[in-house]
Amino acid sequence: MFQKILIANRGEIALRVLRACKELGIQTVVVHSTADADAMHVRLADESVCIGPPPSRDSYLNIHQIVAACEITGADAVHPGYGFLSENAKFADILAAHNITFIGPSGDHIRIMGDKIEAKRTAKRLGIPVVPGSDGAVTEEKDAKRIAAEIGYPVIIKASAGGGGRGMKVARSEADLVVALQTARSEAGAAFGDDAVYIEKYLEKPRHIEVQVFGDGAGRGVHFGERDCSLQRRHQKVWEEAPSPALNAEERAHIGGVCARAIADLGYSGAGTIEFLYENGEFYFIEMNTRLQVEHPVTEAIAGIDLVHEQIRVASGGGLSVRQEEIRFQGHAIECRINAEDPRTFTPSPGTITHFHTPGGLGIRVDSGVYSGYKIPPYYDSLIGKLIVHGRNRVECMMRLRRALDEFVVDGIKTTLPLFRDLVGNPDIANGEYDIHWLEKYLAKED
Ligand code: MV4
Repeated sequence: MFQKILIANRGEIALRVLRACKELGIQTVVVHSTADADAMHVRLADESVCIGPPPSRDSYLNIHQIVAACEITGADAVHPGYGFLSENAKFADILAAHNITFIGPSGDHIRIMGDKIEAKRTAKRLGIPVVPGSDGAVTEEKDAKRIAAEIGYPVIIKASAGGGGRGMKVARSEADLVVALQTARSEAGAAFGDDAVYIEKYLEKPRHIEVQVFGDGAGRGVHFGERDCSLQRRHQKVWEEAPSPALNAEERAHIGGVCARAIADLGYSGAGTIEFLYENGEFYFIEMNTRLQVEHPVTEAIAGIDLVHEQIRVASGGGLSVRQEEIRFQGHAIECRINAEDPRTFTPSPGTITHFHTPGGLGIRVDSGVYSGYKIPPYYDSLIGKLIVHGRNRVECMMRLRRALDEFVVDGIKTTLPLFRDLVGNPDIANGEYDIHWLEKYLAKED
């Protein structure tokens, strides 16, 4: 087991990882920018190292500073959290070269999944169902036209170096396609320095369902069920739940089994998320994330397993703590992302939190790095906390969520809490009847 872990992140996820380390008796080092000297993760860590000025590129993304912080403090492993360097293959490789363990998959697995064409090819080879489309990159207009005619319109053109919704163009006819191909390629070249694009059948009203997987790096793989993350705005998830209200036990076991086997065959190590679009009872792979995700707590709630413990165990060579048949799902969990933003316009609202009071009681978890008197710096993303509610079933979970939202007080700044108080009373949400476009349509109607 590791002696000392360096946490290369900030905010609620730095605290989340810190808690896991403390429970496992591992010493903690945090790194921080000058803007985060007063942050909770800095206060609670055994040691802290200031690695630079506020801009992320000069601090949380500065690989050399982070490696130096490991060397100075004698950390034997790094947990990258999510965002920042968590899916940076070069970072994973550099740490390996310094004999420091990256708590995550190999640089090669990160690289494969970061290239969306390569990821899709790999998924298909491993028996994961993918969206119908081009076999690889498309450069020629005639090839694009032929593929689109084969799969049928509408189609979507995606950047191979994109992901998370960046660099996509929908084409509803051959005339659209010619323009879409040109713009997609030139935008991808400008944004990512890689103009490779691919074509897929465009699914009109899918849900976003993702499967939590884990590999031990030695040929074993398990799944921890799925999360439904369809409620998004501009590709930012807002509300996530587990299990998906759209799936039955048979569908869950089937897609979970397919994913677990794929992860085992790939020799993948650590936590991963296999993302699907789900429409008319079919799953279509879109991307794989090679990190711990923001919404992991809903899975922890229903599976009763600490996924950060599991990451640390696997990375230290201890293997997975559970076999698939020991993983059981209980009840229902929902996560609301509390952002320091205007609940209508989503404009960031940094500043001082004058009063912070969190709900409590059975089935309530709040993951947050903020406190009364804390000043939210304007340099980073606006997530200030997550409310995760667990109940024996979805109805109980929703009743408990409504109560928890009533108790939650964040004064001094604007937050997205009022949005959740509206959503929890909405009949479509109550019925679990929503797709990836539901939230944006709802917000457009509200204006
Ligand atoms: C799609 C799609 C429809 N058809 N692919 C957006 C984020 C990126 N991960 C993939 N995305 C989409 N890919 C096909 N073939 C619709 C989206 C999409 C979306 C997906 C998940 C959650 C929210 C979304 C919002 C708009 C579009």
